[in-house]
Amino acid sequence: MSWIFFSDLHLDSDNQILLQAFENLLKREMYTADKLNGIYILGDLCEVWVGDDDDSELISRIRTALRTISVQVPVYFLPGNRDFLLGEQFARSAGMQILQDPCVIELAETKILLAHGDAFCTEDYEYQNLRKVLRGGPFREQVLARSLAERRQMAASLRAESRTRNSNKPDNIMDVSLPDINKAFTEHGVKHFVHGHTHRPGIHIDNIGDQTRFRYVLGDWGWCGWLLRFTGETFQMECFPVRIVPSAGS
Ligand SMILES: [Mn+2]
Repeated sequence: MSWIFFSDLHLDSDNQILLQAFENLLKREMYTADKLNGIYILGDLCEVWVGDDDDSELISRIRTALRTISVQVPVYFLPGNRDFLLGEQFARSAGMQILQDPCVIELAETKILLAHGDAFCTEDYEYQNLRKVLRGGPFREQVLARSLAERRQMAASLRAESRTRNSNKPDNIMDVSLPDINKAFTEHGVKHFVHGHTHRPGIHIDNIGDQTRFRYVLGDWGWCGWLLRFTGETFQMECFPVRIVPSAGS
């Protein structure tokens, strides 16, 4: 029995290596599918999402990879700040179920809070204001009403801007606010919390009174990929190579 969680792959048509690493992960996990009970993707699977009607090779390969494993293992997707426009149409075609951000799930009698993480970066006021606008109904409708070509053009300029600002680097992403994290643990009555977004992978253990709280921060994929595995008893963070550095002489 096991469940895996990962996020922040930032898949992009310009990065075949990451796409292959994602496909390989799902293939590898499929061989252990008799033990795997669920896959949770906690946002920013893609660097940008232009709409469910995107017919690019990237999206088609992502869909095929997800649909193939979803026949054996349930796949859940919680949207990130990069791919919050991913909707029911794509989710259905990829065999995924969309989750609300945040949400509480229960696995092996363990309640776990799941979130992308960006909603907890509350000290970044500018970002939170932008988030409100982007996640609001009108923005979504207005963007999706544009032609696919126009949305691709918008995505290309967003990507270029993101590169110049190095916006995927942890230095450029504010960390979560701990008081808000603690509030969420209390409000949702959980001892386990999994999120990504900050690109600061790690496990944070905190004792509040007689309660121990565990926060698992998923890493972004670059030189290595990250995932969290829950066996029903323990949570393990796994880091695996994505880009193999060739050894001298080979
Ligand atoms: Mn993010």
